[in-house]
Amino acid sequence: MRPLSATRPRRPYTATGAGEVPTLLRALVCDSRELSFLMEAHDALSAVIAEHAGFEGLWASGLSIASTLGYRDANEASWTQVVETVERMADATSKPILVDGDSGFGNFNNARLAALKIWQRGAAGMCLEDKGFPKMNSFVGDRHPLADIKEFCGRLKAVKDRVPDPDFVVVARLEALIAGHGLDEALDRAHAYSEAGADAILIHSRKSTAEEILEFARAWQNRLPVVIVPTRYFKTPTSVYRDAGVSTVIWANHNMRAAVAAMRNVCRRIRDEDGIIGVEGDVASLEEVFGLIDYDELAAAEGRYLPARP
Ligand code: SPV
Ligand code: MG
Repeated sequence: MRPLSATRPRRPYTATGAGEVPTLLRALVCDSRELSFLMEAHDALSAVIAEHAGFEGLWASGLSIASTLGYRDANEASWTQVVETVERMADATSKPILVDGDSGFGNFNNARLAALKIWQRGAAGMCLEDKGFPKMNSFVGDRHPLADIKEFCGRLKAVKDRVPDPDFVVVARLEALIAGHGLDEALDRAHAYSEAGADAILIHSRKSTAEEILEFARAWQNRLPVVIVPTRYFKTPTSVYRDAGVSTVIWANHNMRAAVAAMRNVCRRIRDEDGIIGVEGDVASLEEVFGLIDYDELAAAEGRYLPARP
């Protein structure tokens, strides 16, 4: 585990980018025969906590990053804010990060620039959804116009061409079911995105059961690995995805939602109880926080670099 303070040396503009992590993400999403999991993180602290819990890969959620900044998940956060957040996450963890690149922040040119930048800052892959700019969170409202297929293929190709590491994972996210289209539209698009060079297909759904996802998986027959986000169909047992040959499950927003619930609870209690005695045992100790952020390394560095005390 790389502690938050042990930041990797700054990379020059065109240097080796994300190092070994794209290979790790590719192994999880594209090559592994086991079901893989990516845990949501939205900043360095949540990334480290997810790594400590044992997750082998992370999802830099657009929704969660936007929410923590106080923005709507409608491209209100700028692409540079996303890049900066991803950099802090990548500095904090040794685990590979798949970044939610929304719809690419514009056309092929914006998408390839954002992809290059997140790779340079340590991301292992990018997920691009086939909508326009600005996008809207898939669970909000009914306005989810799909991108033209050929134009979106250009976005995927531009990203593949621009990022120098062939292991950088490009996930094409299908919003056809979200937009109210049927299985045929989803499959047509999956074939086109596969031909355009996508490394995996994320099939998204807002239904409360996994039926349409499983139907897609049966018809698609793993021509490319399938990634899913079971936020709405959360009641489905994970074994169902294993049996269906799904490659990767993204637990997409649960660190952010857990933080909201915990913060709401502690605020209420401190206010109601008129003090902090009652909550002390229920919040992380300062020692734990100092440990997560590796204050020991700083103390050791002070020993090396500061003049000895008289
Ligand atoms: C995100 O985490 O930002 C996602 C997944 O894109 S969802 O919010 O389910 O669309
Ligand atoms: Mg998103």
